[in-house]
Amino acid sequence: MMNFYENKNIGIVGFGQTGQSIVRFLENLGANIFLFDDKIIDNPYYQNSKNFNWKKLDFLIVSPGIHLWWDIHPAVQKAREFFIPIMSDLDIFRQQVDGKIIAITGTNGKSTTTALIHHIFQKKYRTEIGGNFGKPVLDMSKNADFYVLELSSYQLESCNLLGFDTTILLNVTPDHLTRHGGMEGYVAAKQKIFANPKKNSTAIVGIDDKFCRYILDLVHYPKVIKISGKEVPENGIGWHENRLIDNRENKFKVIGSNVPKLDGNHNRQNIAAAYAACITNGIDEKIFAERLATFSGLEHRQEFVKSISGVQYINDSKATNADSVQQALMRFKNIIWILGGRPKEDEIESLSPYFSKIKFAFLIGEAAEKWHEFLNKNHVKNEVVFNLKNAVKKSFKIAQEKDVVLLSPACASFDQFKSFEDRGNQFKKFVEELPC
Ligand code: UMA
Ligand code: ADP
Repeated sequence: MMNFYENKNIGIVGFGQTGQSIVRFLENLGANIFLFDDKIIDNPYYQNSKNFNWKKLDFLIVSPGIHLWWDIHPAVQKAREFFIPIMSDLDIFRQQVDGKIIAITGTNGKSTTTALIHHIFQKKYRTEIGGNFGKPVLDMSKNADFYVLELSSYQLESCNLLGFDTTILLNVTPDHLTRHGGMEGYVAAKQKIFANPKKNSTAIVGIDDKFCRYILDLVHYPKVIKISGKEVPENGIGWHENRLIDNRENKFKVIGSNVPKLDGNHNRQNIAAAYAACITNGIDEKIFAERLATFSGLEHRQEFVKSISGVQYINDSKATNADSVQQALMRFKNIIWILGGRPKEDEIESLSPYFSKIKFAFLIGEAAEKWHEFLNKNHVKNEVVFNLKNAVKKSFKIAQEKDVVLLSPACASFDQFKSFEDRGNQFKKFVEELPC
């Protein structure tokens, strides 16, 4: 393979997980690296952007957190001023590998679907998983048959080399609105995943929300498969009476039932997408069913932690937007709800139809005071407790048999925790410390 990057002057913006993997990769190829970050970084490639001669760069590679279109990062502005091409790690990755790519996006369910597809494909093919979930793409082995990639709207925004073998869009609901300047920008970033189809590309598109249906009309792929978690689409794949139905060519073929680990309508959407990816890539129904049954679900997504005196404790720390919380509120009854954290731009008004299922709410983090008023107005009994430990202890005190104590925060975690994983792990620890 040609070494395109040898002796090229390459700027890298952001030295997080992605930036570190890009540096490692380009170092091996003999590129001249210039590293930028808003924090001062202890690294020999680090540059002070103020005194930097931007003209000398051949390329600028940006990390996903770098804003390209709203509140534009100064390094991006400089690159544009000097006509320097801006790229992403995904672009470099695509130049390096020959294996097939299954790219997955959506507001919710990306990680679950990506992990499920990876779990199934591993049975038959050399399969790597990465992207927004797990490893950055450049850290994956380069000799796989299939790459299963979770792609965020941030990553799609900065990627130029689009056109994947199998492309999945699960759903689109409001999220990351500040980054994308509103819903229009967010939808545009998601829609971008369908750019430049190849001759044999397949598009797998959810039809359960209006934004996806809008995008579906714009997808012109050789093969398009509609999927749903709620109904059986005409000429697509969906669900009828708890059964997965393959209705391509309107044949209404029953494939199988849901599995307990992936309960809930939201997971039906994820399973339908995974099945569609399997049958278009040479994986038969038998392997699909066998591997679905052995997939244990992901931590922090409606994860059952423990039952104490008939009260279930559920860790849904990854539910950081209204739509993902809605899935949990739909699924459970008699809920003692722990919510709050750093609020995102989307609000929780859309959850009000489920408020009758909530026995009590405990509010934590930065959102607490604001949502306290909102819940009061909506006649949901609640208390501001500020931190998670208190919320768990107080939930335990009031919970009765058949209640569900649900951490489903509808907020980012960064006000009080390192990450959603840290928040979920602390929740589990506090639950384990409760007297049995
Ligand atoms: N930085 C700046 N200026 C900025 C923004 C960031 O200098 O304006 C610097 C930070 O100081 C830091 C580095 O950039 O040193 C961090 O880079 P980054 O924010 O791009 O994050 P990475 O560590 O590279 O992780 C990214 C994804 N993060 C984001 O998209 C924000 C990770 O997704 C992903 O797993 C990882 O790449 C590997 O591909 C996380 C995420 O929160 C899980 N994603 C969002 C989500 O899932 O909702 C999109
Ligand atoms: P993502 O990677 O897109 O954030 P995850 O699989 O990590 O998705 O799930 C995040 C949250 O969304 C969890 O609370 C989970 O229960 C919920 N969820 C999972 N799949 C879906 C779906 N298809 N639709 C709506 N919510 C979902």
